[in-house]
Amino acid sequence: MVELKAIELREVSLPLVRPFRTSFGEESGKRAILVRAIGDDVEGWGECVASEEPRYSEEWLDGAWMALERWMAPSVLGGEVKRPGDVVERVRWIRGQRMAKAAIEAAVLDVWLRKAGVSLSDYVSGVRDRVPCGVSVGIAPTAKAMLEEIRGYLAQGYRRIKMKIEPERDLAVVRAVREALPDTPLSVDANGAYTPADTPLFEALDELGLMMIEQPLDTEDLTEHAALQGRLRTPICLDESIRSARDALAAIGLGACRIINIKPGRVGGILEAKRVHDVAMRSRIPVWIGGMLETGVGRAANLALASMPGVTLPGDTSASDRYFPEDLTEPFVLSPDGTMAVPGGPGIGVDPLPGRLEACTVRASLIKP
Ligand code: NPQ
Ligand code: MG
Repeated sequence: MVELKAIELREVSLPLVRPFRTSFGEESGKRAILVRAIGDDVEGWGECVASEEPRYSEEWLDGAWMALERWMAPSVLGGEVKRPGDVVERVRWIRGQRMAKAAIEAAVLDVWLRKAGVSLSDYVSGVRDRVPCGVSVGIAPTAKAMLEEIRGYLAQGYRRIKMKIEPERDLAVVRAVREALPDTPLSVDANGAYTPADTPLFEALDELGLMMIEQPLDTEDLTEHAALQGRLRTPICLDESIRSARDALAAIGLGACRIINIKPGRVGGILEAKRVHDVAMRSRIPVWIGGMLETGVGRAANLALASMPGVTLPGDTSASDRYFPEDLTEPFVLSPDGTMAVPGGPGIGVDPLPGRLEACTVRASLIKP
């Protein structure tokens, strides 16, 4: 059981090593909400992946802050938390807001695990202490620039390259990279920028031996993804379309995807992320853990999830230096063999460095019962 004395919200702002461009926009810095659950003698951390503007999904940072401050933290503080699953139960009355829910669940779960002396990896039945890592490469002005960036990541050891694509910056770039790197595990991510009318484009991409095509069509287009998958040999991987274990079951049943990208923020928590994993594993659908440019707090949880047995593909769990000149925690470092260590300590196994946390904080709010 966990007695919570208070919940603190902190908005942090960190510079990125380079702007990150996707089909929905460009980010030049990273803002995030950290949730700190303050127990009797331990505290736990969770990170909210909602970004400044509702481009990736309908959630956005200021909305998540308000939902956490006004409703979620008071609901969680307003009664006993006997089990980690109680957190999501206490905020179930609030519709949607999955990224905010995931962050508060993560913080309370971290307290609970630290008190129990159990690592998050063990809690989710992880089976590995190192995980293979891939990297997501933002859209660049030219194929040459993209190729140069990719060669840099391959030299560091990354085991899979995911290229972001958008209409007009797709086939020619991917073809150029595939010709230069015939044996590299390559995938593409469209973040839903295309429609079924673009099927010929995907048929052309189908010839390039990609590991997968991630979220080609809109979030809501499950049946359209199924129709497209029927025409392609390359597996479709769904990201934005999978918001719960039920969505995963529906998508698999429809044949809308052959791979699933799991992000705890997108599905409303670590527990739900585990359920998506379990559903996929039972259907023999490979999964991997995505990324939302998390600081070390969110990254630690993602690495723990990546240790689960059904996670059979390298994810977007890249090293700290892929995104940040300086992380909030001790940096996560890629080994030359392209793997990273799964934190083994209690809970998420890392803490924000106090000085870094203070330096990056732009606002804070303490919520008491
Ligand atoms: C994806 N991530 O798989 C996402 C998209 C994404 C690593 O490709 C701020 C917050 C910036 C969330 C940029 C990767 C983001 C973001 C990209 C999510 O689709
Ligand atoms: Mg994606």
